[in-house]
Amino acid sequence: MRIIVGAVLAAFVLVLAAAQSDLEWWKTTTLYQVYPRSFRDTDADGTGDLLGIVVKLDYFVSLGVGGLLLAPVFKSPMKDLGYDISDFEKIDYTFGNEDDFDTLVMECHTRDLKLVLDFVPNHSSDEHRWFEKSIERKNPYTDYYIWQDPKSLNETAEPIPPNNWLSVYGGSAWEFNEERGQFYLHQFHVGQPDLNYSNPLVIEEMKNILRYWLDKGVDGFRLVNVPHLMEDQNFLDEPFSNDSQFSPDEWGSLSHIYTKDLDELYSIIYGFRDVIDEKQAELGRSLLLMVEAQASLENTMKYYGQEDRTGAHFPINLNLITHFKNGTTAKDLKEIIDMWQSAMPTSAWPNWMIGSNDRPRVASRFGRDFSTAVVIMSQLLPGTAITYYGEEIDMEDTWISWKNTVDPLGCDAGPENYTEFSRDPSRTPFQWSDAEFAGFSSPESRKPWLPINENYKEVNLAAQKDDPNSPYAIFKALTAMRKNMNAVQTGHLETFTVGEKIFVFTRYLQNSNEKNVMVVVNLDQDDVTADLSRVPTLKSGGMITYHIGVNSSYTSGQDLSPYSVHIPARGSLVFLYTSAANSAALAPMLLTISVILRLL
Ligand SMILES: *[C@@H]1O[C@H](CO)[C@@H](O)[C@H](O)[C@H]1NC(C)=O
Ligand SMILES: *[C@@H]1O[C@H](CO)[C@@H](O)[C@H](O)[C@H]1NC(C)=O
Ligand SMILES: *[C@@H]1O[C@H](CO)[C@@H](O)[C@H](O)[C@H]1NC(C)=O
Ligand SMILES: *[C@@H]1O[C@H](CO)[C@@H](O)[C@H](O)[C@H]1NC(C)=O
Ligand SMILES: *[C@@H]1O[C@H](CO)[C@@H](O)[C@H](O)[C@H]1NC(C)=O
Ligand SMILES: *[C@@H]1O[C@H](CO)[C@@H](O)[C@H](O)[C@H]1NC(C)=O
Ligand SMILES: CC(=O)N[C@H]1CO[C@H](CO)[C@@H](O)[C@@H]1O
Ligand SMILES: [Ca+2]
Ligand SMILES: [Ca+2]
Repeated sequence: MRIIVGAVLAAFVLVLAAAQSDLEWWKTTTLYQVYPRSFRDTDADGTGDLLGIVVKLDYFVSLGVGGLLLAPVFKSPMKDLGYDISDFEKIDYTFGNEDDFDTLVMECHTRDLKLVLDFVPNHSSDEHRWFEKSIERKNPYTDYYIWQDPKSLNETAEPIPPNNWLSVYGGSAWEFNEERGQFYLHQFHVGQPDLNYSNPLVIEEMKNILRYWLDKGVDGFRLVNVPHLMEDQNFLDEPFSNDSQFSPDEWGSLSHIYTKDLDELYSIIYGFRDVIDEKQAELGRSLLLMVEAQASLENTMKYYGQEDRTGAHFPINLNLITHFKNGTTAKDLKEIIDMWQSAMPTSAWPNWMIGSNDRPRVASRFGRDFSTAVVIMSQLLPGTAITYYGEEIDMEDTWISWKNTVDPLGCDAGPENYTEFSRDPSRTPFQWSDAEFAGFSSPESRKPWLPINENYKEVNLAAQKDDPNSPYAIFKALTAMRKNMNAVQTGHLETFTVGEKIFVFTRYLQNSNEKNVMVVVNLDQDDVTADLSRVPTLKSGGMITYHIGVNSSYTSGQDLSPYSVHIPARGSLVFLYTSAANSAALAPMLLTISVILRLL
């Protein structure tokens, strides 16, 4: 196949006039999830740090993302790698110090980048001073956590947990504390005691922590694990789920009617939103509140708000992670996308995320032949796009030996089963170059905290930077479209399928001469020639003026008919077109598609 290398991005700017929009910053941009341990190590201890993010800020600017979302960097004994926080207002020494954080905020804002933090409201670390005082029943901390008496004592006079509740991490959710003589609840790791959200003092503490970071300059939060915030106060046993794939000590073996998705928890989230609104008015900056909730679609939608209460700006849409699998048909993919769009409350803002520090990477879930297609969808569907570090260069999961396993979920599963549970494979250091340690750490540094993927000699940023056909170049072209095109920012969405294997969506503006976007995805293992004349906005007369695509067979300036569009195996093509319906001048172009730019 002939490869035409063109100055794609330069030409692209000519085609597009920058969109003039008064939408909030988080609507038109891509948020980039940084896993700070794995981004860049500046002090040669083998672990990424805040200054490592600071030195790479220009990278985000050139990539075209507008905001960073940081996994927790707070003081922590690291029993759950920072999601167990022992001081919500301090930076852990692993990552640096408070001055480094201030530098990060300032340097972000100098570049017009926003900084969003992960916030973990469900629990603290068992080494938090609140918990230590709660054990001693020192007021006001006595009721800061969920304490319960033993149900009874067993034959050897050992305390029996108050009920059958299980931890998400497996085993009883209750841990006995000798000193207090009671059990505490931990829905996650034993080092993560659940806070008591029936206690107004706890809620106020957490709100003050949000205020603290907003005063320091951050632009918003992602609240994680929120479905677990509240528990039923009767502490009854949960019923069995009767799902035979789970053993009796696995979380999935119970039906979580008393520990998850409780009706009362949503008003806590709405209260956090009030803080965001209060600070937004006070600080005069536009702020963002997201929640991550693994819940049914119906429950997820409640985080947007209910009746007269406003909730998060959006709950993170996990549909492309949890429902979209390698092998999903075009019809099911359409349904997965439509499902979110139609479930949203009126005028709510959508979003798409395809990876996180808890999930296998896109390139590993779908294969590297299809990951670009998934990235294209997440960037061009309506709403905010959230990307996980490394997706832009197509990083894959890394095989990690038992000896090198760090994630408590993996460690707890033991050497036989750890690969099924460990999240380490998707958390390995960013692959900057083909240098020692992939440029993550200096050559004389200690070994990185997790091994570098062996493919780093080929898969790295330096190798992709000057290659206009690379995943990196495509990613950049997509962020430019988000920034510059009204059709991507606010255009309508229509989804179509052609046969079993072709999924198509358009983003179009009504009554406008501006460019519209059409994305065609081939889920098949074979090349397909599809009739796209059914796509209404195209049928009414479309001239395609630009396209991005890997392994496309089109050449510059080639005309083609919407009756037979050729899409390579597992490929995905992005076309820009002007609908002739609104423009008499374009009417003669009816049914003629001119591809004037190509990437491959
Ligand atoms: C009593 O409980 C303890 C702690 O859970 C356990 O190790 C022990 O085996 C139990 N004894 C009996 C007789 O069940
Ligand atoms: C939570 O705090 C409230 C208010 O202080 C208190 O009444 C309640 O008993 C506490 N709940 C638990 C399970 O400790
Ligand atoms: C599991 O089976 C029991 C006994 O048949 C039944 O009572 C219970 O409702 C079932 N649980 C679920 C979640 O269906
Ligand atoms: C995805 O599915 C295709 C076709 O079934 C298969 O060949 C490929 O190995 C799969 N890739 C992954 C990463 O599972
Ligand atoms: C492009 O085609 C080549 C050769 O058929 C194949 O190896 C490669 O995986 C394709 N790339 C993508 C992204 O589909
Ligand atoms: C690994 O998982 C299997 C199947 O769930 C289980 O039977 C086995 O006991 C586990 N092994 C260890 C060492 O935990
Ligand atoms: C995506 C995310 O933030 N996941 C975290 C949610 O919280 C649990 C427990 O605190 C962590 O283990 C996850 O990594
Ligand atoms: Ca470091
Ligand atoms: Ca809880």
